[in-house]
Order: sequence, then C-alpha cells, then structure tokens
Amino acid sequence: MAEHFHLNTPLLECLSMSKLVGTTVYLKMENSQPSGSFKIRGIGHLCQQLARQSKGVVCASGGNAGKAAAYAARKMGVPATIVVPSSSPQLVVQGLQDQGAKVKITGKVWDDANAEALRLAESEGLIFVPPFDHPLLWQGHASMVAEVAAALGPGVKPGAVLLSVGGGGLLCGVIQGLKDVGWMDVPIIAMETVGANCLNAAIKAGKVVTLDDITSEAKCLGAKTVCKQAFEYSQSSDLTIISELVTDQQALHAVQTFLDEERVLVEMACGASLAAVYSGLIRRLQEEGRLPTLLGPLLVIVCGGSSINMEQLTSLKHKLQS
Ligand code: PLV
Repeated sequence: MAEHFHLNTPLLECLSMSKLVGTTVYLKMENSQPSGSFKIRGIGHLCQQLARQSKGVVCASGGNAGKAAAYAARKMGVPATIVVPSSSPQLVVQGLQDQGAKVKITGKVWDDANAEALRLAESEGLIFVPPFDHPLLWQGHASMVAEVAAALGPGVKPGAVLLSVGGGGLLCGVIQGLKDVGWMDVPIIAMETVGANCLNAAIKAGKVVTLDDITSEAKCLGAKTVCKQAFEYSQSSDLTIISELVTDQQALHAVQTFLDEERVLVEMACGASLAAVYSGLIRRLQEEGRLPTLLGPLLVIVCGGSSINMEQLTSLKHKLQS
C-alpha cells in the first residue's frame, strides 16, 4: 500500500489573480486531491494511525471530510459510515455512496450530525474520525506547506497565505506546516462567509462561542463552534491571523470567476478564499496597513470541495442572485 493517500498537488502561478493583487499569486491545487479536497491529507493520516484493522470508521461531515474518510477506509478495506446533515445536497450523498460508504442523514447542520456520529462510535465500536479537531489531522494537513516550500525552492517565501476556515482544521494544519518550515512570521488571511463565521465571532467575543445557526450556503464551512486550537492560535502574539468575512454572493461570484478564468469548479467553502482576491479585499488590507504594501507572493490554498456541479451552481445562482 502507498505510504499515504494524498498526492503532491500542483502549485500554479495565476496571472489573472497576480494582476489583481499586484504580486505573484500561487495556487495550491488541493481540489485535485483524491476525494476532491485537502481533507484527505489529515484524514488519510489519522485513519492510517488509528483505524487500521478496526471494525470501521464513522465521520460526521459537511461532505468533504466524509468523502476523504470513505476514500481512506475503502483503501484500507475498512467499512465507513458517514453522517451528514440534511443541508447536504444529494450529490454529496451520492458521492459518498460511490466511495462505498454507508450514509446516514441526521439533523439540520453539521453539529447535529456530529452528535450522532459520536453516538454511533460509542454504541457500535467504530473509530470516530473528526473532520477538523485533532492533532493528527493538523499534522497531515501540514504536508501541503512542506510541498509549497519545496516547490518554491530556497529563498522564496510567501508574503501571505490565504485559506478558508470551517472548524479550523485547515488553519491549524497550515500553521503547523508554517512552523515546520520556519515561516511562522507569514501572515494568514482566514476567510469565512457571513453566516458560517465561527472563528470571526470567537475573535470578536474574545472567547470560543457557538453560533445560533448556519445561515450561509457554504455548508462545508458550517461548524457552529471553531476548534479550541484555532482560537488559541488567533490569540497568539507569535502569529498574524487576519480573520475576514465575505458574503455568500461574493463567494459564489468567486466560484464563477474561477471557473471562467481557471476552468476549475470549486465549492462555496473554497470560493470564500478566492473572493478575498476577486473582491479586492487583499488590496484593502494593504491600504489599511494590515498587510504590507510590498507584499511577497500570495499563496492561495485552493481547498476544493465536491459539493458542487453545474446543477448545484445553477441552483445557488437562483437562490443568491434573485
Ligand atoms: N469541511 C468539513 C466541515 O464541514 C467537512 O466535513 O467536509 N474547504 C472545504 C472544501 C471543506 O470541506 C472544509 C471543511 C473547509 C474548507 C474548512 O476546513 P476546516 O473545517 O478544517 O476549517 C462542516
């Protein structure tokens, strides 16, 4: 069996985005991972460490963590049960079943599904696979930064990293990766959508808070509570984490622009990051002095996501642009 389940993804220079931002933009193409998102890095690693020869794994997911867990389980020959909330589109359920997973639909949002997954782990003796809150996940995700460092070569360092935040696992993993390669001083722009803003709300409150509801269409960013580690990083004076929000309309517009310009379809969770470029947010942060005017290369984590196809895109357009 292969040493790990994830691939070394391409790092692409993006000319159209570079023009907009005024510095070289590099895209880390995590959309091209097996299972369609960066999630396989951490979840593949965690499953290899914890779930070999187990009775099975259970994961609650907005979709992509579940797909990664189902993929890893299939490769390991272990059964997978994935619990998704009713907000997950049919194409997510289908994608999980195609990976050979048993799918259970429970509750309205991810937090409800997670409670059910925890219950199943207990009652059926399954290995619980958390989608964002575990050190093994962060360790797995960190590999993407090591790849970027190797691809850029010695002496080249990003001026900033742009990524999306759901429960904060990607953020924790990237920070781990930045630590590993000695890039702790690189600022991180942490994007969420309005209505799936658990990190931003925690930073404003000065403590971890739980959102009343998820009202954003970026369902894969829809954890009501950010993981403790992500919040603690946001409070650390050794790191620069800039937490910003975009609207669903801006995220959707970014998904469409990215499709037009790069011919790549990603989901809303990823559109939240891309919108920081397309909406002029990066420029604004520079003008406000929160990012340097002379910014080094911008590293965009194209986190990907499978909860999207042309039909889903059209339905989002109708919902959000009417
Ligand atoms: N999605 C999780 C959590 O959902 C899931 O279950 O799939 N980009 C994409 C495409 C994602 O799927 C996710 C997480 C993120 C970004 C954010 O990553 P996180 O949760 O580690 O901050 C509720």
